[in-house]
Amino acid sequence: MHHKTLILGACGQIGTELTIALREKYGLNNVVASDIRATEDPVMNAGPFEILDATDIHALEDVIMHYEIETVYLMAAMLSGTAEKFPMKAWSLNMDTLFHVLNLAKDKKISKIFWPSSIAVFGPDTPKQNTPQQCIMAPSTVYGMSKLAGERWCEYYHLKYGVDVRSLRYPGLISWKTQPGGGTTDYAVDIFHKAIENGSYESFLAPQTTLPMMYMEDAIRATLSIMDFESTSLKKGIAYNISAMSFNPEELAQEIAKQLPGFTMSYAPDFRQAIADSWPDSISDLEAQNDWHWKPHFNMEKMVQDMLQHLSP
Ligand code: AKB
Repeated sequence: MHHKTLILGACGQIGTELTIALREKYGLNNVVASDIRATEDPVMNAGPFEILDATDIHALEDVIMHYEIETVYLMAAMLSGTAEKFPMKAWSLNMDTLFHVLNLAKDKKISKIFWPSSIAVFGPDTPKQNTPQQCIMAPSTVYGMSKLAGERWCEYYHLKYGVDVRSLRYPGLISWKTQPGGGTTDYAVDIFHKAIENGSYESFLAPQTTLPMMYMEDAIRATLSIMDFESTSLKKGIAYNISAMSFNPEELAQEIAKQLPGFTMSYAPDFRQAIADSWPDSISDLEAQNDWHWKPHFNMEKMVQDMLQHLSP
C-alpha cells in the first residue's frame, strides 16, 4: 500500500527519531522529512527531504500535492522556554501551522494528522499528583496556552468536520540521538552530555522540581501506536495523557552518580523554574491505557543506563 507521510520539523528532537521509525515502517521513499533549514544529516537525506517553512501554506500545499501526502506529523513548534522570550512568534508558529494542517484535512487534501500536545497544558491550579485527563487546566505559559488552544481546535475540527487528528500530551522527552531546544525539561538531556564530558552539571531547575518524563523510545512507540490504532475505543480529536516516570534533578543526579561514580551536580535555577513549578509532578494515563492499551517500557534506571551506554565514548 502506498502510504505517504510528511514530517514537519523533522530535524528536531522528536522529528529525527520519528523520521527514522516511520521510514523503517513504511519504506524510505514513502516518508518525506522536512524542516525550515537544509541539513547534512545522513538520516534526513536517506529519503526525500524538503526545505519547508510550515507557516507558508502555499509551500506546504505544494509539497503535499507533489508527493501525494496522506498523513502529516506536525512536529514544528516553539517550546516553553523560548516561547516565554518570543510570545507572539511562538503563538503564530504554534497556531498557524496547526490551522494549516487542520484546514488541509478539512479540505480533504490530507487524511490524517498527528499533532503533539504537552503536559504544559496544565497550570498552577491543576492537581499536582497523578494529574487526570480532565481537570482544571489554566496554563500560565505562552507555550501551554498554545497547546491548550490547539487541543480545543483539534477536537473542534474533528467534531465539526470529521478531521482524523490524533494527539498525545508528551511529558519531558529524553533522548541521545538529537538534543532538544528551548524546553524546560531539557536539563534531563543536557545533564547526560555534561556528565560524560565534565563529570558535573549545573541544573537550571532546583533539586526538588519533580516533573513527568519519558524516554524517547517509549514516546515514539506511543506515537506510532496511537496513529495505527483503529478501534472505536480510541477517541480521535483529543490529546491523551501518557506517562512513564517522574523524577526531580536531585534524583536524576543520584541515579547518574550510581552508574557514573564521581558525578556531581550544582543548582542555579533560572526563569524556567517558574514554568516547571506550574506543571504537574506526575500524570495519570488511565484513559490511554484503557482506550488504546498504552504501556511504557522504560523507568528512570533503565533510561539512565541506556543514555549512558549510547553517549559514552
Ligand atoms: C518543554 O519543556 O517545553 C517540552 C514540553 C514538556 O512540552 N519538553
